[in-house]
Order: sequence, then structure tokens, then C-alpha cells
Amino acid sequence: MKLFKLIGGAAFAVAALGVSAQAETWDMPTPYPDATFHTANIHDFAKDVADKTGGKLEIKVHSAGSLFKHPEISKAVRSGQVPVGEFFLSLLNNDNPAFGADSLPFLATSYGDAEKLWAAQKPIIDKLLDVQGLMPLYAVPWPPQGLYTTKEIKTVDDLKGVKFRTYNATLEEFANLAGAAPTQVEVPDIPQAFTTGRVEAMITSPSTGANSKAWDFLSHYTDIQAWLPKNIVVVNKRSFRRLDDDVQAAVLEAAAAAETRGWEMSKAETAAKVAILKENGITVVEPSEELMSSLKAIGADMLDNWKASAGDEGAALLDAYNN
Ligand code: PCA
Repeated sequence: MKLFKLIGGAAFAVAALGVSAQAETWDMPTPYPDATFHTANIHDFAKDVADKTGGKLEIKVHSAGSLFKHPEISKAVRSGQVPVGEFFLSLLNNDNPAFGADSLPFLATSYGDAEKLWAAQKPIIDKLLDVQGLMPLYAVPWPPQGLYTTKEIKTVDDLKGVKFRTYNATLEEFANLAGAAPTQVEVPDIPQAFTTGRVEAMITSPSTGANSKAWDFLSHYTDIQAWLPKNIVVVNKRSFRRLDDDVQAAVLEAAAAAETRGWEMSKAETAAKVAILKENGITVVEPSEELMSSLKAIGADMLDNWKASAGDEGAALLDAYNN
């Protein structure tokens, strides 16, 4: 009896070994909490990859900056510390302004325009990432960005000196040009930054506002629909090439499905999350024409600055977008 058990156990161990020798697990750092639709979409993507590959590739999602802090994620994938990761595309603006095109105020403010902008941006971004040893899998926009404050904002002057939470260099420039005082804060740190008084206003999506329970520390949401910035999921090219051909194909298929699904999720988020803001007592305001025209004037100046720094690639991107 004892012997039988032993043999049975050994056989089981060998079988388990056989499976684990083939299967691979990829750690995937992401910057935003699990309740974020982008993160939900990534969990679906990971499940899809596991299903399509019959468990040959498992993707283990580490959300909310728990494995790498947001500014480190692109570097971690580049260096091969992790094979795959998600980050806010425009954070790479320092490497090349083409990465930041989707954060230019009032350049692309609807889903249709955001799609056109992504089509114009993608070939340039593919090349730039390729040089860094990276390959994009898919990108998904956040809903249109709106203005959260503790009082009604009638004109841009109402933003003077306001301590302003930002998430990238472009938004920092926008806040500065509006006369506000910018401070960079990652999403998981938003509630604390507001409750401790480090910041008192922000521009972000209805999603991030609702998920951060903006009503605990803010009162007004002005629906300026200023831009639709994207998150991107990238793989390290060497890690990708090491996968069997059928696994590579499955990852690409799952990525294409995640991109389609993510854009749909994003569209559905907009109205749903504005409703949650209202239900919780946030006053949702249509912006005055005066406010919009001053903000758009700032956007126009920023586009000029961007063109000057983005060179031929920037010009090609805008040409492709405008035609
Ligand atoms: N949420 C993220 C990026 C854009 C958005 O809507 C943030 O606030 O950092």
C-alpha cells in the first residue's frame, strides 16, 4: 500500500513537471488599480492568452504599480526585467514628442478623432519602440478628460494659483500656462494628495474621478472634453520571439481583441462614470464659451511648441491625422 502511494506520487510529480517545463508565466506590471476598466481589460486579455494557448503562456497581472512604479514600467520591459507591461503612452514624450500627441489639448477630442490620431501615430510609434527593443500589442484611450475643482470655474482666471494634480509633462505645461501650480501624482495616490492638501484640482477622465471617489474632496466637474490619452501594452521583442509560433500568434490575436474591447469599454465608461459623479453629489457643469476659448488658445500655443520640437516625424503625424 505504502509502495503504491509512493509510485503514484512520483508519477504525479513527473506529470506535473512535464506540464511546467512547457508552460511559461509572464509577470505583467500595470500602473492603475484593478477597478480601472483598462486593468479589467488586461485581466480579460491574460485569460484569453491562457485559453488560446491551452495554458502554455500564463500572464500574471501586477496592478496599481505593485511590481514596478508607473515611471519604471517601460524601462523594466525594455531591459527585459519583465516581458510585458502597460503604461500611459505619453510618459515617453521625453524620448520623442510623437508619444505625447494624444495629450495635446483639443487636438483630438472625440473617439472618432482619437481613432484617426492613433492610426496616424501608430506607424511612428512602432518604429520608435522597435529601436528600444519593444513591440506594441495594443492601445486603448481613456474617456475625454475633464476638469475637477472645489468651486465653479467660469474663466481661466479662476485657475490662478490653484494646486493642480498632473500626470504627464504635457498636462504640466497646460496647468502652468493656465496659471495653476502643477504637481505630479499617480492615480493610486490621488485621494491622499487631495485630503492632505497637496493638490486641489485635476484634469482626468470620469473613470479616474469616479474610481478615486472625487466627491470626497471635490465638488465640480467641468466637462471640457480636452483630449483622450492612451494606455499602451508593450512586449519585449526578445521575450516575444522566444515564444513558440502558435503562442506568438495567440498573443497577437488576444491583443487585437483587447484593443477592440478596450475602445468599446472606454466609450461605455464616459456616460456611466459621469452618472456616478452626479449621483454622489458632484456638480457637472458645461463649460462657458469664455473658458473654452481661453483653454483652446492655450492648446493652440502648445501645438505650436509641439510642432517645433517634433520635427519631421511630428509633421508627418499631423499630416496623416489631418488627411
Ligand atoms: N486617468 C489617468 C490617465 C488619464 C485618465 O483619465 C490619470 O488620471 O492618471
